[in-house]
Amino acid sequence: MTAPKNPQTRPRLSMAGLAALPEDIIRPAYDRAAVTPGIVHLGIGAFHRAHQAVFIDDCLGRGETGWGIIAASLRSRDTRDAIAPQDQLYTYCERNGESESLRVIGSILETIVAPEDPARLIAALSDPRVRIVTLTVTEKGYLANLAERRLLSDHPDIRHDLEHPDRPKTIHGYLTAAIRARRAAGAVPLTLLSCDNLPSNGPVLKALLAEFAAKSDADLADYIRETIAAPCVMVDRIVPATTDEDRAAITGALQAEDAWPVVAEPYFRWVIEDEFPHGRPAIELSGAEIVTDVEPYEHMKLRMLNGAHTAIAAIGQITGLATVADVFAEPRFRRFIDRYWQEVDPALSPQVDGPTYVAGLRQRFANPSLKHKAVQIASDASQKVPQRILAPLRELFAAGKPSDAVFLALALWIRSCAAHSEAGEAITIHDPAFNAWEAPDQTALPAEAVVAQFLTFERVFGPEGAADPAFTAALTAAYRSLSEDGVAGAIDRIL
Ligand code: CS2
Repeated sequence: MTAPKNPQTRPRLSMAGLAALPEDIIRPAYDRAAVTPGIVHLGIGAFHRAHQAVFIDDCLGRGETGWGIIAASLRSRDTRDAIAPQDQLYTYCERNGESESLRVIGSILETIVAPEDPARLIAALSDPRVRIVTLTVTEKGYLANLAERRLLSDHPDIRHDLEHPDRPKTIHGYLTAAIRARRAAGAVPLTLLSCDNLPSNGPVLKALLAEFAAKSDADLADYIRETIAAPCVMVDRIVPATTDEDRAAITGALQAEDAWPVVAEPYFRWVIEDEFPHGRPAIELSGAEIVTDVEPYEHMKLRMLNGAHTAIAAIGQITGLATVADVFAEPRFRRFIDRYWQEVDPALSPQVDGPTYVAGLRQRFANPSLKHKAVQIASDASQKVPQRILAPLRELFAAGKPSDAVFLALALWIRSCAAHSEAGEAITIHDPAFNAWEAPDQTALPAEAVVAQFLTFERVFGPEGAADPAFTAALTAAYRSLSEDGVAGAIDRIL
């Protein structure tokens, strides 16, 4: 964390200091003491604090005081350590090019570090006033084989949670403990709102949870299937990790130290299926869209934004370009991403307007003030590729539609898993699922062998990765071109 320049003259952001902040800083205008918890959030990263927590701050400002947030981290204590001494306040900074606006958010009432006090989190989830649990625990937090949508039953944390239901580690352990306690106490059933970038996130979460519960209590598993609402959700806002420079600049603008601000782009979207049997805050008044079917929006976002992000992150890792904006500033790479979007468009529902969304993405990816790092997006890529790139690719290929750029995107991910970049720098891979798998040595093996081995990576390709020889041949050709001609050469060949 960055220490403020003059610690004595820069007080810490706090309730007592709100009135003294510079005039242009927006701050909670509601009585925080009157707010009661209605939501528990699991996974308190920057994204939650720049998205759902901002919507809820609006709702509290409109007088819906029953929807305060108790936020939990399932692992790290960083966020709690930073914002608890600030009365749980933090700054939300919206940044577009040169322009910037700052707003202090007050919707988080308490932060829990689950491993320090599992009982406190179970108690919060079991509080009868709480009706909604939102989640941003990233793809790997679901402990699932996403290609086949099943629980990783042998994962040590899943085993731990089955053996120690009163001090769990995973979302499944916590949610099951709370659902059991609420059922026994006659509290209203929870509504679960997965805000992670997974297809069918609500039903997938519910199925995994029931699969987990069934291992110890078949009756509870039935109760989950029959009673728990888990609407599908699409969330959209680019929120890079906060840097030390961000902290210093925001502390300067506030004239008060904020140890944990968040920085995001102005764009946002929150599309949710209308399945809230026990109520919800009126987030639509802040622009959330309540719809009957999220899938068309979810496909558009996962396949266009996230798919392109994963391809750009791979280019960054291989070529040494650090940020999305850096990659996007190269005309050749931008033309490649344009071709990618053009090819993926037929794999979207006719209900959504792909070209308009893409026009927005071009602006968003070019935003130089965000500094969204390739290495951040490349983390856990093996958990992201199936829904972002492989799913549309398989659909396009089966329908005989053009897919050269999408094959190349998949091959780029494979190439980005090699030991070295094109300049010979070591590539660090932050992807536990990938690191636990026996990856081929890309410098020692011919293209056919590298691709054949990748296709056996079941958590990405499913059990029948190499079942279609034509698909294998197309992927091998794309990968060969990358290894022989480099990223620039391979892209030039398809443009
Ligand atoms: C990104 C997402 O890190 C990643 O994998 O693709 O976090 C992306 O920025 C968000 O989904 C945008 O809504």
